[in-house]
Amino acid sequence: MGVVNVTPDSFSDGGLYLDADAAVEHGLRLVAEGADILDVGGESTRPGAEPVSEAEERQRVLPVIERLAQDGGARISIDTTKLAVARAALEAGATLVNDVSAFRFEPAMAELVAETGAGCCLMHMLGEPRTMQQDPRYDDVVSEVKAFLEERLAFAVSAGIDEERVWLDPGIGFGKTVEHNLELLRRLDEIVAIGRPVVVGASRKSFLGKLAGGRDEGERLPGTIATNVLALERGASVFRVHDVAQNADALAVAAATVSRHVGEGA
Ligand code: HH2
Repeated sequence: MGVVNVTPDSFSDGGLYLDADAAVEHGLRLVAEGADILDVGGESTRPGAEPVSEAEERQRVLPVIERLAQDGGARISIDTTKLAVARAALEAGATLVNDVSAFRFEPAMAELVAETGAGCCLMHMLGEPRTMQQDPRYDDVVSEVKAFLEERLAFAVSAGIDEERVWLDPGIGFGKTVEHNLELLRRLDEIVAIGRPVVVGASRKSFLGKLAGGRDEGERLPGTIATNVLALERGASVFRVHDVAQNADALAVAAATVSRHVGEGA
């Protein structure tokens, strides 16, 4: 899953693709590099980000989604917590709703997904972006994230969403310390055991910089790859990344290594 941030303030690439032409060009490049899905977002979720109005968010993402969906090279996902933005994005050609609030901010999002037959990614976040990094605490981060995702999956299914269309995401960096992120990655198999595809979004996140001697956003690709390879080995199946080519190569090699079938007869 390649990230297309149509925002001025995303934590690692804010402002680079705010212009629709630049965002489309970036999306096409990510498809050429091997992305199966493009995750288009018009509002940053970084800690303390300024909220964006519904009209502004729609204006940012819709022209980009329309053009990328027409091109047909990849499935389009809309990264939003707003019902009206998700509805417009699905009409414009998106087929997956990536809601970092897991339908908590707008519960009617579940009915929209059910009615349209779209897929959805439900992510764990402690509270909301503005305050999530203020001293996050858990008794056992993995059990709590797992219980949350199970509850959100049950909610989605009760709203009429086919369970087969739901992906789950532990929400790396969303209300978590470095140690919380590492514990979730270490015990990712417990999240995979829920039985739905698991999405991991560790790309360029701050814990990678902290662990590697204070690297800034543009220098976190090696850490991103290390995390994704370990997550693959523990059963994750979707990797949300900014740097598609390099992650795709690393994951192809890692997948060939862990699979018992790859290479047979070759
Ligand atoms: N992370 C970000 C945004 N959306 N969605 C899922 N499912 N999982 C994630 O880990 C995730 C996500 C944050 O990354 P980015 O989009 O690059 O930054 P920003 O929110 O500042 O735009």
